[in-house]
Amino acid sequence: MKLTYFILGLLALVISDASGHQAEDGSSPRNCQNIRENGFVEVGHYVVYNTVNNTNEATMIYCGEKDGMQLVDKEDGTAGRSGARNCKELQDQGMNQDGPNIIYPYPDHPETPLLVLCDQTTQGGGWTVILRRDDSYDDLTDFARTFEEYAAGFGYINYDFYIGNDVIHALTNPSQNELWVTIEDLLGETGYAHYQYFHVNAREGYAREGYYGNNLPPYMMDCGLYEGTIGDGLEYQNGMGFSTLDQDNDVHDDINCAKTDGGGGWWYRACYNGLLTGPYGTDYFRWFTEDSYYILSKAQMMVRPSSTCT
Ligand SMILES: [Ca+2]
Repeated sequence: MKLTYFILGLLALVISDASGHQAEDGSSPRNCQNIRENGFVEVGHYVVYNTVNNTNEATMIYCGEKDGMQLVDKEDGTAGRSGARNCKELQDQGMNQDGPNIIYPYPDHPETPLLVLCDQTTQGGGWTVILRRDDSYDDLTDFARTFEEYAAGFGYINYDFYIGNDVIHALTNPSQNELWVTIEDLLGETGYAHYQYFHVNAREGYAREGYYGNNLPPYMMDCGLYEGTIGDGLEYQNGMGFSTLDQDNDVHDDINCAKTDGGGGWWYRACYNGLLTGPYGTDYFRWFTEDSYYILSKAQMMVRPSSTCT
């Protein structure tokens, strides 16, 4: 099984803003030497690929002084890193093609890099992909996982993955964000759901003034202002905390929906309409509304800061 966890704990002293850039001849860097040959010399984290001219096998490496890189201090003391918190900020810095890149999503740890997948073409781009499922891959990721695994993220950036609830919270808080969901069902039908508002709460609940009280469920999800072609498959789960095999935060008194319905972590109520983390090849992997019912082969969720309300 491909099981490359996102490198959440990887800290760098200083980080470059040159990640994800290719050489002028289009070749993809495979190591720090290639990065240097491509003209980037700063110490920091970079995206590299397993094979030349193949952007399907991206990973993140650290190139330090022993690799011939240089420490370059910026005037503001941030030592060179792009500081992009999401794919929208990378786009603003010039990234205009879909693909992997490095962001710094954690407000409390702005030096911590994360390898993510960016969509810079759909609806103007600027999207950070938070979930991807695709049953056409050879070596599929198991989405029946623990609460801690869903918190940290799992899977392989080039294939199917879940970016992690701590990251989703960091990406969607505090600025207003939108969510773009795409699906493909077993018959090949495709469509999208667009939510102009999407937010995932922190692991530890906090009160929004005068509304919820102090005990919000972990990673509570809010979404709204739907438009799309496949119906609002998230509405029923709106306002729910995140449940997994080993942590029941749904509102079903008798069962843990995550445990009974395939093992995927999700914002279950009692239990769900849309479920994008269910096992491949089962009707637990589905998008369902009053007017539509899709059993899925592919799904993707991605977020970006809202341009309409900041
Ligand atoms: Ca329950």
